[in-house]
Amino acid sequence: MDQISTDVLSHLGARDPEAARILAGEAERQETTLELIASENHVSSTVMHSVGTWMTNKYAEGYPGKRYYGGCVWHDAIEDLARDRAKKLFGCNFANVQPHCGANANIAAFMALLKPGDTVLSLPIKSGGHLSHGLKPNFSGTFYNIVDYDLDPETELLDYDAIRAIARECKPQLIICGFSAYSRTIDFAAFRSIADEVGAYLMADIAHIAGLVAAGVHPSPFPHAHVVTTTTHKTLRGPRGGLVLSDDEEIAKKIDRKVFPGSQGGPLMHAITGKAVAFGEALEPGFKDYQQQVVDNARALAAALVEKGYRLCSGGTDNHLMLVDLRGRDAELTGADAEGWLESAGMIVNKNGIPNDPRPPMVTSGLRLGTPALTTRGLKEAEMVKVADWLDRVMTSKGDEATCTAVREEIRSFCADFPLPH
Ligand code: DSN
Repeated sequence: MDQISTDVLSHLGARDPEAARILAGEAERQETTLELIASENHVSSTVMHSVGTWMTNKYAEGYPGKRYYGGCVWHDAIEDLARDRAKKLFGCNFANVQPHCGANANIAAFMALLKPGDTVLSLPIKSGGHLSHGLKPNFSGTFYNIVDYDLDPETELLDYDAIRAIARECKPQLIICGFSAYSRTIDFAAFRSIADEVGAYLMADIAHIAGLVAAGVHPSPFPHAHVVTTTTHKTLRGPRGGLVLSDDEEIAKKIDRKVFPGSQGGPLMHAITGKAVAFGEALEPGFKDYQQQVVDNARALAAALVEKGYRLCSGGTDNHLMLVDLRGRDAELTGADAEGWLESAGMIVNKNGIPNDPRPPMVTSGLRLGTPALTTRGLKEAEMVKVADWLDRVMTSKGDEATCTAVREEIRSFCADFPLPH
């Protein structure tokens, strides 16, 4: 653990031992387990500590130079820094760094581009989309008319001809691309050509692949998407938060209005500070190497799992994640069981529905695995083979207690050789 973290824990321990004990437990959990959740990462200690600062004390409703509160001179400076770095990172003209999370970024984008009742064409969550792209109980499914497109049932890939045909029929005002559980390259130009044909806006939610895009190891949604939304904490390796980007001046003005005052109040300036610092890290040359290694590791892990007889949806991966169809290995295996067994053995994963999954979302037939956090710790292709071995041992044993305990101890000692970033 870095010195600042040790000092923070001891400072907190002297004043609030109960909270300090919980934080120390979480620090130890992260240090000693393998994080395979595709949407998670370990921030640098620089990013982590930049979030816990004086910036948490201030209201700064409004935007730099136009605040509703006095005393915002340094808040203007940090928000400008975050916006400028975000624009440079993604090669666009506009950034709003205030959304508290990805779903809030999407709310602002919907409000800027649509009116209630308008038609949105998107991939449903059951096929790898996100809940804020149209799930019934979500704001998106409540206030808009959602039409689904789907993956090709044979290849489990996006079928652009089929999407075009649905778009021609339903004439959406907005088409959404960008997904939570799709392991293949997205053809943003193809989506834009469909959007243009039917007169729709195109929104790319690149939350999962933002780091890959920033590093140039996945094609950019620019110049194709009218609006790009993302989180900042997945492959991008920043603090938790959201971000909206655009190249269209008129849309940009609307986005600013729909983030504040449209859907949020005071921005979380401490988180915006962390975003500025994380974007600075992402602009460093080493970030490209990191993202390339994320993709190389995903390919290595996918290959090792296939070798052991697991079926991957779409047959593999082009990005940082893969979706394992557990039924390919054992018809009885469920995502929920596997998630629990693996956690007891020191591997943190999430159960995930696979396309056309017959099981309910709290059970599922799949696991979604990702390599961003493992890569941050310094694991490379050789270690991916080890990780696949551990995954397989636990799942083949069906969570046998002795096997899980043995693997847990191996992973604990392995993690000591790959410390979290300091
Ligand atoms: N919940 C996130 C994920 O795990 O993919 C998406 O926002």
